[in-house]
Amino acid sequence: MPTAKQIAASYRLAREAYAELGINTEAVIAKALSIPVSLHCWQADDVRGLETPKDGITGGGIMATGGYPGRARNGDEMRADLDVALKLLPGQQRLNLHAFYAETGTKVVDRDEIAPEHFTTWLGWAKSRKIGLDFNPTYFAHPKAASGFTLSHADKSVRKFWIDHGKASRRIAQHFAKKLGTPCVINHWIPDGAKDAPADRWSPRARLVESYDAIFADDTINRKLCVDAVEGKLFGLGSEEYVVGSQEFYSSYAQKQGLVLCLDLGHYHPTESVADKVSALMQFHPRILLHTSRPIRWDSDHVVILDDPVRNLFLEIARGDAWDRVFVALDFFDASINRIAAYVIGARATRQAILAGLLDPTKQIKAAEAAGRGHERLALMELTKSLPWGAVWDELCARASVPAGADWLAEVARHEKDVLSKR
Ligand code: RNT
Ligand code: ZN
Repeated sequence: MPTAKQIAASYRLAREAYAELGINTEAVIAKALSIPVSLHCWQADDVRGLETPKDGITGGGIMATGGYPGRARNGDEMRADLDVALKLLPGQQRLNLHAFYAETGTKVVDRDEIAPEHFTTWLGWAKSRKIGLDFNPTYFAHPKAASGFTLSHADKSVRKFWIDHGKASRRIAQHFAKKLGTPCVINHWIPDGAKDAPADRWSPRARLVESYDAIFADDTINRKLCVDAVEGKLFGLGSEEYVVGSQEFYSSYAQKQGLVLCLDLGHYHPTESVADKVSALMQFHPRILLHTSRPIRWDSDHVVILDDPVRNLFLEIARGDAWDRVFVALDFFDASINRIAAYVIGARATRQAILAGLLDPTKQIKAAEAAGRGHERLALMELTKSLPWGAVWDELCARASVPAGADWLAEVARHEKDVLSKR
């Protein structure tokens, strides 16, 4: 584990190595720390939510597998765990809440009736930690989602319920934004789809347009405060063949309504490159929301690691200098390992990818390309892989007063022994 002295010495050498390539690591560290990363609350409790009575996850196409001890069982435990994770993460964080983390005490409040007052504790917590809140309507894990259809359901009364939930969620998002003085990104994702080939692929999509039109027609919502995003998907558990809200659907719908398009790294064919999509979509979409995640086989939500898809995605944002047009959020859940470690690994990997993107000698590489020296372009791209970015990362951690290297594991072990093992 590196000492403060070793970190400083390694960083001095790294700074020189990058300076030779025209990269100012001081400016890069400051920039990498300033980009907000929205921490998803749902890793803490395996996407169960806090509603009473508990229905468990019915429908929704997402499922956390594993039985590692220590799952947070209520809001207080979630916040205690998030506090530990936050202490170990460098840079600016936000918290991304789902609607079914409403705290309604002994009162049963259905999703179409949730209101800002049910999030008072979350709001107070966010305020005292000086972090912004983001939000998500929860269009799953509910008896009215059990058929696999919500906003695109054939039954008008079911659609109305979910439309009302979407509207209620936007009011909550606007409230958060006003109270915290920072816009709230609210991401709409629905599980709607079918396991096998439907005869009618058209009507659910037509109904989905109508439902969203009704949700977004609310003119009491200030779009600058409540920043709506929509997220498509290729398939889910139980919606293997048909997903109503596909990529094409949402890309077009976001355009029509001026919404933010959300790209989740787990939601595409394995050979598709999300990094490549960015410069195409952003010719037309002013802003995008990125969900970092890791697809494996049929699961779209493994813990984020510093793999090529994540690195390439942020490299593209860096090369296009599009930082002020993207929102960064995490989206994964794994119940088979220590959940706080999962947060730390995924959030740190995401910020490492941001840092690596910012450390790219883009100018030289582009110059080689423009001059037709393809061999030089390739050589420089290869060089970036062995440059001492890890030393810059350790320095970034030191400046943010969080443990460098894997030193954070000790804090996770302490929390596991003192708190999680007693749950
Ligand atoms: C599901 C979507 C969605 C969810 C969260 C819980 O495939 O990625 O973002 O993971 O809303
Ligand atoms: Zn997602």
